[in-house]
Amino acid sequence: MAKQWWKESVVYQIYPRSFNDSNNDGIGDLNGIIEKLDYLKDLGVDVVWLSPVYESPNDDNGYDISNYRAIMDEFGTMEDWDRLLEEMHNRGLKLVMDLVVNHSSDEHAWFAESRKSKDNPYRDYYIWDPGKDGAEPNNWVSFFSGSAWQYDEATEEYYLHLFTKKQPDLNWENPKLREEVYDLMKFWLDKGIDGFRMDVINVISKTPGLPDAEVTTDSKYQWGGEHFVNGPRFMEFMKEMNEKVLDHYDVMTVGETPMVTPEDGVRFTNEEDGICSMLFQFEHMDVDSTPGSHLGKWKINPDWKLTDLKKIMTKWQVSMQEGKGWNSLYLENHDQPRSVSRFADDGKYHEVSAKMLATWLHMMQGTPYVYQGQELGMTNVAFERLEDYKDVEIHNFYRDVVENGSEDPEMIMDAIRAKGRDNARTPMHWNSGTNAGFSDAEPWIKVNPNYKDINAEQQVNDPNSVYSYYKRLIQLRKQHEIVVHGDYDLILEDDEQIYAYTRTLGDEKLLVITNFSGEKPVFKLPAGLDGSRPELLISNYDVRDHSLEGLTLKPYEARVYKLA
Ligand code: ISL
Ligand code: CA
Repeated sequence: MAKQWWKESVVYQIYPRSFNDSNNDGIGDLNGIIEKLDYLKDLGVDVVWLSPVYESPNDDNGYDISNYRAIMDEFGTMEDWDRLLEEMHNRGLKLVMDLVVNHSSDEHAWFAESRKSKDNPYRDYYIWDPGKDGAEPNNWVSFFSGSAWQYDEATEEYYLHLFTKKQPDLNWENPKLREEVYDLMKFWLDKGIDGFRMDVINVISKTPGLPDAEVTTDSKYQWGGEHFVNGPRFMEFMKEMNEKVLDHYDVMTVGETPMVTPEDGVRFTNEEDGICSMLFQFEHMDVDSTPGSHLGKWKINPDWKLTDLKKIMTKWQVSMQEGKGWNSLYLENHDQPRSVSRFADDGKYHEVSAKMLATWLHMMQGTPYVYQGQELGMTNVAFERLEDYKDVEIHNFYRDVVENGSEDPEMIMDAIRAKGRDNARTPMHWNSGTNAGFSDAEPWIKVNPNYKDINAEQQVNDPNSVYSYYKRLIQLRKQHEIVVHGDYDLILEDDEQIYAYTRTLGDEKLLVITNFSGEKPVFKLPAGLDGSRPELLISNYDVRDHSLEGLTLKPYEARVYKLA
């Protein structure tokens, strides 16, 4: 397999609004990030992915951009950003910026022009339609509830918005719009950044004519993915973007691509003619959802099984290695609940189970991502009141289902507590002081009350902390080529408590054993694996007995062995 710097790297995601507030206005900012670069260096990560820091009215916390070449006032100035890049490069850290070009903000100058008149030169930068019989042009539902169309008085037409109505979709069919995107990419690349994370990049091409979605539920609006997920001209647009822009720089790209299969994954990331370095797939993020509707994420399936997760992860691991593609490995980001609360135990076994999840993820094939606070084992939050949640997705969802009278409000609040994106967006826990050391002022969103027990200051110098464990995992990647390049094989396929797999490179083998339960299952070494001289590389308990035959695991135990 071809060697690339981004395969050997670990990426750390920063959600700037919630990371560190340097000027005490309650909002994280660029200078706050600069203050913490030594922390990131100590952790050992190689790349930082910054969620959007561009000018934005913040309808969707920066994923609605009103100027692609300016920094949001609340976050600082372009000089601050230049200094951030310089300080990162001085420390050998790389910077990946978020590229949000499926849509802009409705406050972008292009849209202000576009909506003025039907013959405005910017009209075709967006997707306009007169509608059908006084109603929306089609039945598509928005990702964030309600119709994907908004009526606009000025020209008496509708515009498409797959996300909020303040995020109008850009019209990629228009070559002028595509050139604008390539220009803004060059603007940042020429400043010296090291790559892009591409927001919902696989929905930029829509089926011509924008036909109705198939009716599969009794809701007024239907999921229209068949008409825009990996749409007809998606690959063509991406090839053009690579030829005109990306091929001229040594950068990494990670496509955020909902609803893709491993076959798509290979198509998008393979060494020969892929369109991005790696991608974020979502199948494992849906393992605990109820399928069948776009609102499935809120309907938690309490009966999801470890074997479901094994099937998904193994399919991706094996397909990508056979097709010479490359995986991103993630359990958290700014859109997902905290992994220790979701997949492990944020109570009695908080610490060991957070370490277990980290082991399981970091030993797979692909580039691991750590989302801010994950390295401390930060947990979900359970706000009492709806007003304490700030996310537009949460509020739209609540309005849609509760105010239309279809669901019980307390049930919906529970769904929000379990799955809402704000679980990941509470301020970072730096210490046990005021507002967890994030800010002296009241933060834009409440701090998780457990910050006195879970915070960086207490963990950085504790060799047994979740943080120190992450540090060691990241080091293992630097020390053992097999962690990066070894082939993955699942073992104990049917076990519902133990997730175990091997990695193989030449005549070297790693054995990864993780217990996803609070019980004490017995690990049986499969025939053909030689456990005679195992060398323990890392574990989340003190291990005295290294015999692998009939090994009784402790709750949420994790061990990685190198087999001779
Ligand atoms: O979070 C989700 C569902 O709860 C996803 O469907 C999410 O909306 C989707 O993955 C796209 O996410 C990205 O684009 C959105 C933005 O709100 C997210 O924060 C971003 O990661 C629109 O730009
Ligand atoms: Ca601030």
